[in-house]
Amino acid sequence: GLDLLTFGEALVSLRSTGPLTAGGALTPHLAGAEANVAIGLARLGHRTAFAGRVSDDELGTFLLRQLRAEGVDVRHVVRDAERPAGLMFLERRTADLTRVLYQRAGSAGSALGVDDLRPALGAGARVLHLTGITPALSGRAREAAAWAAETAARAGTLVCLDVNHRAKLWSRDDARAVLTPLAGHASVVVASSDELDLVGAPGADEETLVAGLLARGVSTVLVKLGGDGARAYTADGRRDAAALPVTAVDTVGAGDAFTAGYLSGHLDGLDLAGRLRRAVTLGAFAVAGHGDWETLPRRDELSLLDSRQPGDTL
Ligand code: KDG
Repeated sequence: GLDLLTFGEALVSLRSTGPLTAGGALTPHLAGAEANVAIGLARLGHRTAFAGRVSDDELGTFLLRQLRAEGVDVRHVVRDAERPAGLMFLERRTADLTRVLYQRAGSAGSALGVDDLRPALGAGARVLHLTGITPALSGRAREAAAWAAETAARAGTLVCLDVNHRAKLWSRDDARAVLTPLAGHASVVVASSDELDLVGAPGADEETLVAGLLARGVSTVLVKLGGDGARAYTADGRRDAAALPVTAVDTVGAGDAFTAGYLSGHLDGLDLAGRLRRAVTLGAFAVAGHGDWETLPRRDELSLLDSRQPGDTL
């Protein structure tokens, strides 16, 4: 069986070298939070599948080829002949400022439905990963996400929900109305500190929100703090993890890497401290290089960042 199944929209991300209005050159990359998580786990040797709808054209073939090349099982991906690939432009506006522009309304990925996920879920997996991006894409995708989370939880699969709020896709109030019930099916909820009240009462403090989630059956709440590391809450209390000291050149994909590291630790049977350590390690690899997932470690590279100095040559 599979270790991990994830589903969502794989995007073509077009990264620019400069302002889009001035014709900065674009390079295509596979992106999408769930694809990033799948690659993070596959690189560490876990049997990982990605499900979703992908356009039946060159761009869709590009996305599948990238996933396959990284060892991700794509047998349950449905090709959609009617709809285009979703695009994300990542505009390098200045050295310190990257802007996101989407062209994904009506995309193949956003048309994901329950029937697309049935075979993948039926095959079973130890972990189901989903993000709050998918339910923001369309009514169909929202229904599919809720169905998958509920079905997997009922089958005893560990469900991990990463809130991943995308303000360009929906409002905080709309997100909260959908994600709060969805979190009730999750064992693990991942959020940055400003996202936590999208799975609970608006404006409530962290302790209250965490207590609410634990009371609803969530066993672990992970709060991502970027360069400050992360906090984990369980029935046993709170545990903090520091970030690894690295030079951050590109934070896109760091949260997905963090989640992949945590789930890899879970699959390996590590204790909470070990899972957090792997989470911050993958986060560090993601921010220390360009691209959403390109610099993520293979298993034999997990300790690569541990004792190095800036500028080291190995
Ligand atoms: O986490 C990185 C993602 O933001 C990126 O790959 C694109 O999933 C994406 C989204 O919808 O913004």
